[in-house]
Amino acid sequence: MNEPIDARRRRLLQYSGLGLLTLSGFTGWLRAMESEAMPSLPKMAPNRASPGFKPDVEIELSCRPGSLSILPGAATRVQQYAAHLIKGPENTLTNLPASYLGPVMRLQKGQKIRIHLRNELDEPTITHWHGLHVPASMDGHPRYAVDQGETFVYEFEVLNRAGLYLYHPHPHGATASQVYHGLAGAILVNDEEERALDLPSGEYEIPIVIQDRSFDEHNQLRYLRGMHDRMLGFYGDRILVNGRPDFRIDVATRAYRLRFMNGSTARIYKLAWDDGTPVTVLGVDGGLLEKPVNKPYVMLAPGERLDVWADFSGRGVGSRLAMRSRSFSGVLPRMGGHGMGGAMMAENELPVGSDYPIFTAHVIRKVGASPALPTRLCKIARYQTEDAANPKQPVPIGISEGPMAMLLNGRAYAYDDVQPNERIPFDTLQLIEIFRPEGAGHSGDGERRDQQPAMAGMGMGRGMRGTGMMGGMRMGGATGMMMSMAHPIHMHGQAFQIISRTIHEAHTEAYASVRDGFIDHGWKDTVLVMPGERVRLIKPFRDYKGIFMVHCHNLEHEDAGMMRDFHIV
Ligand SMILES: [Cu+2]
Repeated sequence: MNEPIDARRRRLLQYSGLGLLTLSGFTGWLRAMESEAMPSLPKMAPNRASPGFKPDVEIELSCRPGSLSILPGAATRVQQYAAHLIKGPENTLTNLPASYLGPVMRLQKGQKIRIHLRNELDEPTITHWHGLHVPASMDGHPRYAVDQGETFVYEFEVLNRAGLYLYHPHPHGATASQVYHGLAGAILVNDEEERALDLPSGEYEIPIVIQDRSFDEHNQLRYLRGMHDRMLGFYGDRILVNGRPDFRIDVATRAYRLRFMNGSTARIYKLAWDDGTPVTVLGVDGGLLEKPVNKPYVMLAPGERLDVWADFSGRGVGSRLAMRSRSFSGVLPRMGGHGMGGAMMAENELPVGSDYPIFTAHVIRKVGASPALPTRLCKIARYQTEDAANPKQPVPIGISEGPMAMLLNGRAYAYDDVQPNERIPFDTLQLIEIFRPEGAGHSGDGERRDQQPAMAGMGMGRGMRGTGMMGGMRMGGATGMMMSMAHPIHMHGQAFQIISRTIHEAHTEAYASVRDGFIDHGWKDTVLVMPGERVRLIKPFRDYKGIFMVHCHNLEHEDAGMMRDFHIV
């Protein structure tokens, strides 16, 4: 238990100010924190263009350092995507004004896409097409990361239905940092089903990419300030929309289609209009819902998207409507009566779960007519549990969380480490369950700690038994600390359907502040799993064999090892 720790670990522990927590030897987590030391695979040759592939759209996409003005005063150094259209429809690429974000890519279902990704950063990178269903070798798996000066050529067909997807880097251990410094962009896929609805488009369709950032006194981005930021995720104190602070849109008195994406590394939003108007939702991650749904508010976790109908037609010229993130609780660890997350964020002017503005719409122009909200949008065939190949034995995604254990299925991410229950038979529908293995994550009292079974087979050290560190850690003399937090779990490959959510009774109170904000009847690729929650979903594994990742889209968690490979065989 008191195994020697090397100097590097000791240094990490000193940083953390949580040395107390480490006495029981959470070596797995520390190993994950030092993931840059993970043995790497033999270098793969970057993929080249194949002569037999005839692209409809061909794009040159580079990742490079840049600099632009975000706040008044000095320019901010960023990393950014820059793109150039080699072939394809003229409207394929649109730059967001004065933004570090990559251009919006507009793709059509059925198009064949070739993208030459050139790395001009001084660190490895690779790009993932979040939500797109592409072959494993085109998915941006970290083992394909390319070095400075190298180019990786992607070739795939757009199989997805209409929806808002995104592209962002995925190199292991550096995803969060690269996204934080600016590498991300939106992909809008259109299809026939969507076109037939004639939804607001052109200037009446607006992307809303929400991110939080922190700037130092020289307007430079501030990132990880220590162990807390890695454990909880990094939370900025400034909201940017489409890369701009104090974002405002000027609108006419008519309906708009707002395409939301949470591009933050960790921050979760509870979106609501400030005058109490319900949020009218047309679609989620994987495209349109069967019909529009009105919600008092909608939860939006990192990686999730939202298609919103915003009708300003009843409003007067000169009026304003703000979208805010409303207050909620439960997504960060709690200790005694104080939120540990809250305590850790005491210096943050924008605490997670507080109430703050996201952007404002200013009505500046009167127009005569506005399109009507369609009553039906599309048809979605709902899966039932019995449709799955494994209705009685769900594929597990076990969340292990503790100050020193941000793991899935009990293991920190490693290359070539697929476990038997992470091997998925090709061309099947699988029932999947995301949960905390018994004893982890929902203990609210001291007693229960003694009942926690060892995480046999889950790779959790037995050294933590009796320390109360797994489900409830002890800190500074206080007991009953809940080291449980919300995790947006993202699965690469095909979209899935959420079958059920079950909440542990110890968490119902905090859950009440978010539960009306979930939309579970559409196609999803990222699902927010709250503390004490168990989520069942059904996901098809068709078209492509190979390795597809499953990870927490709290990108600091992902980089800390909260990621696994599923091997479809
Ligand atoms: Cu997480």
